[in-house]
Amino acid sequence: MNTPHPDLTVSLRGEQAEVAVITLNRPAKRNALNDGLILAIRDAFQNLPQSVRAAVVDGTGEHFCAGLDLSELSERDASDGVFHSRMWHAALECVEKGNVPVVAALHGAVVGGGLELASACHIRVADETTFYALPEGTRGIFVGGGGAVRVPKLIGAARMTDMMLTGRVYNAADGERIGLAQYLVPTGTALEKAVELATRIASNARMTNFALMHALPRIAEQPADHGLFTEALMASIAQSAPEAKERVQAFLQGKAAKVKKD
Ligand code: 1HE
Repeated sequence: MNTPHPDLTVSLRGEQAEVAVITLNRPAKRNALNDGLILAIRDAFQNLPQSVRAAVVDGTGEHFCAGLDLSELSERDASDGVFHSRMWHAALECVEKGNVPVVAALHGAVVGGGLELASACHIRVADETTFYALPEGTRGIFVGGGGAVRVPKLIGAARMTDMMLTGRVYNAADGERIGLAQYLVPTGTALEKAVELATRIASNARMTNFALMHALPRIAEQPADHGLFTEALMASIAQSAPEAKERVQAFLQGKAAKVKKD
């Protein structure tokens, strides 16, 4: 399956085409995100085939993504800048709050807008070549693709402030330690691991995945009393689905996997 944009490919994997792999395909420019590519990401997530239950985002070449295409920046005045940032917000909202959980497969540079894209995904798998930075600070600009909201949720405002004030670069191991990625894997294996995770995620009950994508982040932002109330409603909706009842019955009848130590 292909999107109309030459720098983005969408391929379907799995027995039921349940995993979509969305690949940034602009290696000569280190997968820098120009307006066309950001809009293509939005379109790809808005138009995933019905069969898709989980997605992976990765990048061709030596780097995941070099962030905003800086060659487009010089053309913009202040009001253009606001609309441009809002366009990124809308596109990355389609990644974070779309229909399916998204796993980012990271390698090489995950910088600037590349880190903002990765932060909009639900799980990040990084190989040992991965490095993270927010060079906006040293380029005289600010994050504009949702990084100010999403990155502090992963690593805290203090670490993000340090990255932007000092140009600090985190390597793969330190990135995993501070929470930029949930998985650290050997060089060259991030995509394979991400597809493995996405395949597992795709087999979950749809309502569970929905709750994790749409209820959990909202609950985290609610006062505790509201959060507990929302949790109760979400839990009851999830457990009332026939699929949930079948899965619980399967366990009780010894037909479903036990929880095992890794
Ligand atoms: C680019 C971009 C780009 C590379 N926009 N063209 N992001 C940055 O500040 C990161 C800028 N990029 C880099 O620091 C490096 O390119 C990398 C560490 C990512 C990769 O290094 P390397 O040695 O593999 O590649 P390179 O030789 O630096 O770049 C290869 C080509 O890609 C070169 O073009 P060429 O025509 O001379 O071959 C580069 O100019 C081009 N290139 N990165 C445009 N980012 C919503 S707001 C978000 C705000 C931001 O993201 S700001 C941070 C931008």
